Amino acid sequence: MTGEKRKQRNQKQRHKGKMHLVKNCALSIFLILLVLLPACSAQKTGMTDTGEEAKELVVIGFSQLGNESDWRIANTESMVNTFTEEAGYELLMDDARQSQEKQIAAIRNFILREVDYIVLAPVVISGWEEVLSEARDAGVPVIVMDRRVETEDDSLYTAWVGSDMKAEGERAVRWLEECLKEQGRENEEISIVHIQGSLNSSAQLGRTAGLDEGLAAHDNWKLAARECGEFTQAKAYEIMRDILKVSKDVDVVYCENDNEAFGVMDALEEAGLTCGKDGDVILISFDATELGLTACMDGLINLNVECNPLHGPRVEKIISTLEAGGTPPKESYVEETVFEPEMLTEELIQKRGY
Ligand code: GYE
Repeated sequence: MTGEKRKQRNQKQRHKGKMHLVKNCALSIFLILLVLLPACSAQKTGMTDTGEEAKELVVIGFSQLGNESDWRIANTESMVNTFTEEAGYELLMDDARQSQEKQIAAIRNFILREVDYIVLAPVVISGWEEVLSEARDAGVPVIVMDRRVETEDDSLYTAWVGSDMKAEGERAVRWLEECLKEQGRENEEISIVHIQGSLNSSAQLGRTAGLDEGLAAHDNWKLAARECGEFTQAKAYEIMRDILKVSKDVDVVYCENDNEAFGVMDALEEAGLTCGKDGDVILISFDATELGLTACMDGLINLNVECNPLHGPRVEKIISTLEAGGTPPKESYVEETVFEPEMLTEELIQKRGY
């Protein structure tokens, strides 16, 4: 919402409040009100005791989907470090612990509290129409960050910023094709274990779609198992441990994030298998967090596809454009790359900030 619109909303509220009192109180109270009015309105328009003009904080309601991974923690930190009071913001954050229901409740609560903007990192892609309509009807702009929402009417949100998850999956597949060619295994049967992220999230859908294209294009790529690791180390470990109990015939593990890759590494080690550059199993991961890249630099992860979580400043740019009365781009994709062990140094990893 622009500064102007916010001012209008504040004025409307002041007006509503005044009318209520006038209707319900006697004339004497009305007179008292008249005396007090200048003081009240000075406060609401942001005057300090000394009469200086205090800048009103822009209130942001942030519905974060959870706390499942290192990526998510970096994402939350980026928001908290960006939307500070010093920068002119008040950040109200809600952790939905992987529940869409909780996210919907948080959004409704933000609407009731009359925040200026809502930032939504959605856990799943579908089922947002109703609550986003409520936000739109209340005049609160919604900025979607990271994963996507799918709505028939794209005026239900103001802007989206995040990664192209399908392109990430495609990068992984292209790399795997090359890697197998270099190893002279392009015609061998390749047994692939796929650990998916949280189902029906755009991160999972995109990365899975990338792999599906690879499977469709190569008859010799066989999907040995596909299970949901919920983007967590613990779940991925359990899945991989159970798969290896049945068969150790695994050539590639495609994990949809770094934390899943750590769980897989633990299970492989327990089963007496090695992974990475000189290992028994090719390990592919997504995110390129500090720990993920360190494992890659150490040769344990063959490929780490970048997914940048530092969206705080990007969301801030959208909000300051709106505050200045401008129109931000409806969609902004973050530019990303891939990492192999040879490309990495300690220094490069430290510089990346997550
Ligand atoms: O890859 C994963 C996380 O939505 C891109 O969510 C994000 C994913 C990220 O928890 O680690």
